[in-house]
Amino acid sequence: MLKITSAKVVVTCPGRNFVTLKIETNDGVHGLGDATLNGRELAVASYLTDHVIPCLIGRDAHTIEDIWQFLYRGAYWRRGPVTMAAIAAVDTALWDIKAKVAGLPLYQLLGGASRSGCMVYGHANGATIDKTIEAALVYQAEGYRAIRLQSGVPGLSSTYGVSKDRYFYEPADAALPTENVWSTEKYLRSVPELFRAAREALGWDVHLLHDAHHRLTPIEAARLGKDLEPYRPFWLEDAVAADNQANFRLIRQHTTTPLAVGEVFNSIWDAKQLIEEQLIDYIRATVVHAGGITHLRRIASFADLHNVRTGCHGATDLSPVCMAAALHFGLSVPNFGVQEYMRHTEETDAVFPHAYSFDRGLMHPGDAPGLGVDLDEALAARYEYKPAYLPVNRLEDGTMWNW
Ligand code: EZ4
Ligand code: CO
Repeated sequence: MLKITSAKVVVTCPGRNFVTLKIETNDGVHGLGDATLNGRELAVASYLTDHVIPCLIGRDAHTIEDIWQFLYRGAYWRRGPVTMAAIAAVDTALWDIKAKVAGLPLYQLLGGASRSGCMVYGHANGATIDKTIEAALVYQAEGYRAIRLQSGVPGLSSTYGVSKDRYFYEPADAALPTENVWSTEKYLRSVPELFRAAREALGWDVHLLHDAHHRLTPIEAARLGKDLEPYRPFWLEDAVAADNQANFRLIRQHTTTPLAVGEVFNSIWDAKQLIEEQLIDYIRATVVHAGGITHLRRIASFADLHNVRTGCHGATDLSPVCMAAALHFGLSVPNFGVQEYMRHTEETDAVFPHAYSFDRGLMHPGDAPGLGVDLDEALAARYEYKPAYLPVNRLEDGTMWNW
């Protein structure tokens, strides 16, 4: 038996906070799992340290499915972002161990490669349309085949999703939440302009994406979808919050713009109606926030039955451990769509040396056994946890707004 002998949680802040689970076995093989939940990091760290790790010691590291079911069913309190991030970390670390023991890169255990690489999309941001197009042209020159466009909105002083730095973007920007002022009217006028300018400058051979960050009502989202149709966007993301999955019925009735949602989903139940009724085209659930590789494969299989493809969340709060897991997953599943890719800072990359690489718009997880990511614990220890929260949105009259 490959026994789990110890496990620990490493919290580090090489530019931003990351929570990583490291599981060790009696063979000396260890595995890593990302457990980062942006703005709520220490809740997952405690869930793991205080409630999960004691249950893992002595178990057979090979029994991945059984341990997943044990943690999910056994907790009695099912689902939720904290629980599911903790389960995801255990699951990812166990897949890392199994693949290392097999001497194979993880994707080989998931059925092997279904494609030569995973198409990724980069983030082009700017305070103005011109600045955003300028950034997008840089991505296009670097070989990106898909680019997300987010631009400042005239009349609004700051906009979530628009970075102040060209390459690195971190929305969790203060120890207590900052506040953005939001106006749907102003926003709805500006996005079609951005896309018109983008098609003019970038042409039609590049996929263009946009994220509405849950700031619209269903009928506003329907309007935006229609207005963007002439520019053939690859997707409109998080048009509305999906707490009520039926929201998407209304959007769907009005537009052929492809829809993506799910970066905040933590289980298949968050997406059941969306997928079953074919209300979306891409499911954004990701390894760390949706129960690990084991559960994300279940979501992808269900989605595949309903013509929904994957489009995993991949912002900088998803650590290189999650990024690697997402690439092994994306390389193997039949219904891969696209993978989000926001570059990590040099400090983060140094703490998590990794085998994955980018080439002409595609990413590959590499062929190192396991996930192909390690954790430099000595370096990690030099970066202390720093509280950082995501901002909130208010309408111009002060009303709290959702996203
Ligand atoms: O808001 O990662 O598509 N990507 C995004 C991100 C998310 C953050 C939340 O932690 O919407 O910017
Ligand atoms: Co998003």
